[in-house]
Amino acid sequence: MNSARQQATHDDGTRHGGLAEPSAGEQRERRPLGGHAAAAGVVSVAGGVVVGELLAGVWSPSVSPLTAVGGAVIDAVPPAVKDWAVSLFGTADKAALLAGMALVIAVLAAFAGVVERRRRFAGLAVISLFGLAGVAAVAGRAQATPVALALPVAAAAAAALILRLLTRKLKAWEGAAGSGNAPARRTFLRNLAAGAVLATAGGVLAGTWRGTVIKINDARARVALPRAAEPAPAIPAGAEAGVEGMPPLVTPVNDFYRIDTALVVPAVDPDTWVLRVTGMVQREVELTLADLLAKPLTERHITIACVSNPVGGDLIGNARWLGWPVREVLALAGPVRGADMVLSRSADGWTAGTPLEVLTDNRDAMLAVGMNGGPLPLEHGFPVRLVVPGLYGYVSATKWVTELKVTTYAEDTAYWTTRGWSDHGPIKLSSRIDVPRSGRPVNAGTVTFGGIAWAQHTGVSAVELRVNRGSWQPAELSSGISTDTWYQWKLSMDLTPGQYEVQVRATDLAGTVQDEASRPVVPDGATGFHTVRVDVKS
Ligand SMILES: Nc1nc2c(c(=O)[nH]1)N[C@H]1C(S)=C(S)[C@@H](COP(=O)(O)O)O[C@H]1N2
Ligand SMILES: [Mo]
Repeated sequence: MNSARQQATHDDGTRHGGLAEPSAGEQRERRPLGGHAAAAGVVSVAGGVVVGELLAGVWSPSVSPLTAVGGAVIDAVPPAVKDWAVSLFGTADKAALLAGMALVIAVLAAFAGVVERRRRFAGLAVISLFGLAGVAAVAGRAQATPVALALPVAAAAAAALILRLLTRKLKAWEGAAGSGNAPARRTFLRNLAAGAVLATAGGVLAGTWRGTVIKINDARARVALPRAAEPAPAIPAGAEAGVEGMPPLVTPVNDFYRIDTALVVPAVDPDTWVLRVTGMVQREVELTLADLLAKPLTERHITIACVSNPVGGDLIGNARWLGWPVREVLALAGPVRGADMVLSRSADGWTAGTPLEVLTDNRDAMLAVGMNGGPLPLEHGFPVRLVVPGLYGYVSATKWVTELKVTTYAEDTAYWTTRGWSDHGPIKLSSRIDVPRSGRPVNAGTVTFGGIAWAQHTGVSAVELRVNRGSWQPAELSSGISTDTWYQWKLSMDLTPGQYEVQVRATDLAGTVQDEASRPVVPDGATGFHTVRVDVKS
């Protein structure tokens, strides 16, 4: 205790317990300099950049703000300058670009620190410009998702916060009078140092992760998908309802909903990936990606959906998937009698339990390697995932899949089925109104409603709308791509000014009418009619 106290006194630096006279340097009043403010700016912006990169590692491995800005800079540089840079730096041109960027950012960051000290918010304005530049750079990338666009904003917010804090400490030091200002000075320096250490540690972490992602992305770019032995049937001419403002019939990869428990997207090396078929089988099977790509592959449009999708929600998407039928790989292994479930396992340990029957019947359940013509995005399960028509994702759509264990429901439980969700999850017949958006005013006269309906693997036979709980009116139903996809529909009605409540319901090809009872998503999917309120203006 005593020695600790003494230690503290020494660290304090103002008294030396009578061991020596205070040195002149410690006694003299020391004022903050421009360099201190500049350092605060650099540490703040470095902290912000690191926060952005760490968040990118978690949510958006395909586009980090820093990579996006680097890419934008490369795109903006005139070819002559590029040639000059390559001739000057050779293969180190990328490193030179990064060093150059770091220098420019550091100078602007120092400037932000200096002006923030002079005038509150001036430095924050400079940081906002960083944020805007980041958003612009990300927006220009092909993989720009809403999350990716939010990252530079989060990075700028973090930088602004750190700069505010450091500038406050700097001001406190500035305001403290005489030689008594030493504690305030130390507080500032300590905060500055802590910020620098954290930013460095975070930077090393983000950099290591980024390196892994770059390696996997490079490997992904080298994956050559074969042509499908069984190509996807052409999309029927009448599949698009042609209503403006509807989501596209085939969901672009960047707009596809993403649901998983992975805090950081698993980085699975396609060169070492293997799928093992284990459990109640006659022979265990191992399959590499090369093995899989050598098989006769099937391509199909399939609409997958999440059990957590609320009525009217958007956790549903339709893509063109390329893969090998799961029944083929199961046939290689030979399930033994008594098995009734396949427990699929992901590289990160997540599991789903799928009825063996569904994976061996004639539906297009597949080990998918391709999505809309390219290899799977990292976020959607690269290199291989399961896609099963007719079942919610939590019991079927295992991403980054590495094992299929043939087993029984009595023996095994999957990730969500041990957490209150049903062990079986067939997708429920459902429908949605996309246009007009609820609460959005429309003009009186002819109002066109448009939306989707789905009953995967059964198909939709009719969609109807009703206004203010009146009688049901049949909508014009487009042809589905197949019964495994959603169907678009539309209906035009004449509406006079006023408030309307409009509801939709679907009927499937087996004759079942959509369930009106409102049920929550737990334990096996929501039911009820999607209802929108339409405000018709004169
Ligand atoms: N490895 C893994 N796979 C997973 C999940 C998960 O958490 N981990 N979530 C599932 C759920 S609940 C859904 S709805 C689908 C979503 O697939 P998507 O993100 O490609 O749209 O993935 C399924 N596959
Ligand atoms: Mo899900």
